[in-house]
Amino acid sequence: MIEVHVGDITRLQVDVIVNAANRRLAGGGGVDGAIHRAAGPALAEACREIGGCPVGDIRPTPAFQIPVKRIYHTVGPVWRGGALGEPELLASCYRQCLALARREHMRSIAFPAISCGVYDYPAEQAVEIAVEEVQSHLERDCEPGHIVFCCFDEAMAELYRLQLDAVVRR
Ligand code: AR6
Repeated sequence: MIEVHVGDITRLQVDVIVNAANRRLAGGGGVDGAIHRAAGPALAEACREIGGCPVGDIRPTPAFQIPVKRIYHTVGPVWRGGALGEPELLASCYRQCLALARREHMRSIAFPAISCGVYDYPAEQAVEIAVEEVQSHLERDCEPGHIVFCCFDEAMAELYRLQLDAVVRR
C-alpha cells in the first residue's frame, strides 16, 4: 500500500522514518532539523559515532524519543543540472532504504521528499524516481508493504498523487 501524507514526518506511526541528511550526518535544517529536534540529543551523538555517509547511501540509527523503531539517514544528491549522476544517486537512496527495511523486517516506512528542499532537486523529477523505486520494490517484495510519502505541503503531495495515478494507468 502506498500512502501520500501531508504533515510532519516525526509524527507518523510507522516502523521507519527516513531522514534527508547530509554527508557528515551533522544535522541541519528542513526535515533533518525536525527529526533531530524530535529525537533528542542522543541522535546527534549516535550520528557522530557513525561519522558520515556517502551520497546515495544510508545509515540506520535508533529513533530515541521518536516513537518509531528506526531512523534511516540517507544523503540525497545536490542538484547540479542532472548530468552528474543525480538520478541514479537519488534512486539509490530509495532502493537502499527499502532493501534495509526488508532485511530488518520493517512493515512500514515513511519517506520525505529527499533532495527536494535545500538540495534543490526538481520536484517532479524526484517524485518520478521515488514512485518508480517504490513501485518496483512492491512488485518484488511484500515487506515493507506500507510505504508513506510524507510531504510537508499540499503542492508536493499533489505531485505524488499525479505520478501514482500515471503509474497505475500505464
Ligand atoms: N516532515 C516532512 N517533510 C519535511 C519536514 C518534516 N518535518 N521538514 C521539511 N520537509 P530538506 P534535502 C520537506 O531541505 O533537500 C538539511 O539541512 C521539505 O519541504 O529537508 O535533502 C540536511 O542537513 C522538502 O520537500 O532536504 C542537508 O544538509 C523535503 O522535506 C540538507 O538539508 C526535503 O527538504 C538536505 O537537503
